[in-house]
Amino acid sequence: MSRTMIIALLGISLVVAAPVAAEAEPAEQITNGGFDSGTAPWWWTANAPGAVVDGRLCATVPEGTTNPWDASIGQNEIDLVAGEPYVFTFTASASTPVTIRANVQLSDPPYTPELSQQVSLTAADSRAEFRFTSSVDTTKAQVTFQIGGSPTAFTFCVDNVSLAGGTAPPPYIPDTGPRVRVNQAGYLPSAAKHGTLVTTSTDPVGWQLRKADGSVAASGTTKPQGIDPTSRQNTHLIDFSSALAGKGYTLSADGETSVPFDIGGDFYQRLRSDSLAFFYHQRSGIAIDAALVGPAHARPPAHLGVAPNQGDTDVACQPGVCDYRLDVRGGWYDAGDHGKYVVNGGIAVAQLMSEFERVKHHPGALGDGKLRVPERGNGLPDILDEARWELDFLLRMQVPAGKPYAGMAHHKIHDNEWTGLPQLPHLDPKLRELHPVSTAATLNLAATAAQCARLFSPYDRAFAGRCMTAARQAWSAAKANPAIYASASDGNGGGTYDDTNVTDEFYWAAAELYLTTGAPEYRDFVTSSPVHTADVFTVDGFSWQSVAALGRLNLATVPSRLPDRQKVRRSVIAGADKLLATARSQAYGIPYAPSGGQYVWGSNSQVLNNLIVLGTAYDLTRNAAYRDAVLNGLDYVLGRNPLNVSYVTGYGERDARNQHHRFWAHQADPALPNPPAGSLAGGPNSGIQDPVAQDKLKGCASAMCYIDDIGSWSTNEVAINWNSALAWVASFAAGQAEECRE
Ligand code: 9MR
Repeated sequence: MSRTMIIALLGISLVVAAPVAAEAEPAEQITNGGFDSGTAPWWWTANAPGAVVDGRLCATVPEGTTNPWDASIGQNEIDLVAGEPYVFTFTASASTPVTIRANVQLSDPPYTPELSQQVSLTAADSRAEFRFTSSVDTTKAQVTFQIGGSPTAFTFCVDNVSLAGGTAPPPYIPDTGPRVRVNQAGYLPSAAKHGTLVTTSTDPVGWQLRKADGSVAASGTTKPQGIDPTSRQNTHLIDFSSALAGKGYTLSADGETSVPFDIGGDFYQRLRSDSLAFFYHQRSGIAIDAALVGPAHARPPAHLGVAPNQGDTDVACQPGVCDYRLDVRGGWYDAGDHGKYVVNGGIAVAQLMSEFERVKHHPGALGDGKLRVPERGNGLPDILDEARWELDFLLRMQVPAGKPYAGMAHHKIHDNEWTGLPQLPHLDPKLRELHPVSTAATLNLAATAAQCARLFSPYDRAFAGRCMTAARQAWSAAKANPAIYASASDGNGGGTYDDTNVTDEFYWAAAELYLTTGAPEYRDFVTSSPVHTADVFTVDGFSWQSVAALGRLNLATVPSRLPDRQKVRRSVIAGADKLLATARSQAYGIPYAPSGGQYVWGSNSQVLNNLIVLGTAYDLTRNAAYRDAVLNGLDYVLGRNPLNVSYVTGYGERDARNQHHRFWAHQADPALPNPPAGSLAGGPNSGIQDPVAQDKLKGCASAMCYIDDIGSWSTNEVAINWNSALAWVASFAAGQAEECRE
């Protein structure tokens, strides 16, 4: 007897036969039974929310429910094989003596149990072990602890949950396609053009660039680069920079041929437009118009006080947090969820405004009548129309005069519980709640409202004035309340976006206020901040949580009388030099090398934010090396990467198209659309916090910790702060494409 064992080696799948071990270990069917990686994929009923406490999953169960299943904790997607024996074990305790039920059952009606046992619990941990033989073949079983029906409230804790038996699922091997990796969208004719070969060969091999008709346009030999630690692949560099414009090229080496790609064309111009259209798609509080997005992506307005929505026109705080209600309609949904978070809205809208500010004297494709926004033709550049949709929301999040913390901004507004997938926004039935104010949110408001005042004043003085007033008030309120932090555990129904270091937010806000007003108060704050001279351009990249780079980049590029402006500009160039050196040392040419080699949640945006630093250095110096590094970085995002995937929907033959989203949820419901073109996936994340990633990607090399599955919210979500970085870089690249053509 033999079984098939599949080994992934250097990105190549080999199939070899191996003898079955005499006594195979029973397979473990439970994911994260020790709660070492948080609570996922465990679920619970809303009346008994779970949390990890001292390494165990604990939930407080209310008194007075009727049935055992009225309060439950469980895990779904369990496989059972008919005739196979299973051993179900766990340790559990209850703060008052109770009897609970431990079941292994079908997860859908009629919930037929394969095992259902009563277990008496006390305050001391006790271990339970049950054996059964499955009578069904299913992939839809669940393990559930039914903890309802108690006359008194108690706290239930569980740990070390195991269901051993059956067969182990075959290991997941990503389909990485041809071993020659290219930018699947294309290359600019006048720029560097690099591809990557994955091979077992340690010696150079020949490569050929072929035209669509099969004729060889260029050839050469590869440059071996050794094993890439981010992918564990042995890679070679292919440099075909000298190739000329043309359509439908392929690149071949080592018996493999890349997907087809173009040299030249308008793909970066399209990407600029599509990556910005993403923001219109994400708008809350307005109908998404089929005339602008096509019928599949149109949807009714949502969160405008119309049932079943419970927001956003008149929203109360979480209990005990405030005694007023606010109209916080509008803005962009953050990501695949329907939360609206001031800190993430802040960085996203700032990047859109900076994309405009960079070209504001010649807005071209960002100008009025150019983008897919309903306000086109109103005299305001379209990208500012889009920014204003979010700015209006941010202004609404400010605490009104006369209330406690007046001038501060509420950190966020979202559902009081997580909704499942799919969930159309206008059908979201959950209660919307305002969360406490935070210093970080307030400073995001100060920074973006100050930038708003600067950019809108030529077009709409009244709006610019409103922004200026809000920015000043926010700044004063943040100075008066410098350490109010969002709670890391306030994550029911929405992201936490917690941050306990706001020195960077203070710096960014002061920088924007100074650039807009020139006032000495803000200048002095900037120049005396330790952040001003710190190295803010690290290879980890910047993010919603560390925003000093936003301030520094604008201090370097926006005209001002800052005394040490030259030094600031040199710091951007020094940062870009470091990123350039990093990019040159990476197999796939990216200026991203995170601490400990661990790719973070949303790593694609870290890469793109570093490209913004390089692009800014190019703007400051016109040194082509920086420009080429930006374009090389885009190659990675668009397919020249270990997984051979273009992370942007609609760009390239092997594009990500099942991003985690409650409306663009085609993979969950075929009646719904895939994400529209120009939607960026978060990308590889060594943390693999979601159940799909944990199931499929355990042990992944950092740059391979990604799966194009709608359930993988930690690797495959979209987010406004990620698309804003993409839009800035796409705009930069489109500008290069236009310059090349002139
Ligand atoms: O982008 C955020 C990432 O930096 C955090 O590590 C992660 C966990 O807190 O949250 C990410 O943001 C998500 C947010 O919490 C909720 N909306 C979706 C966001 C993107 O996944």
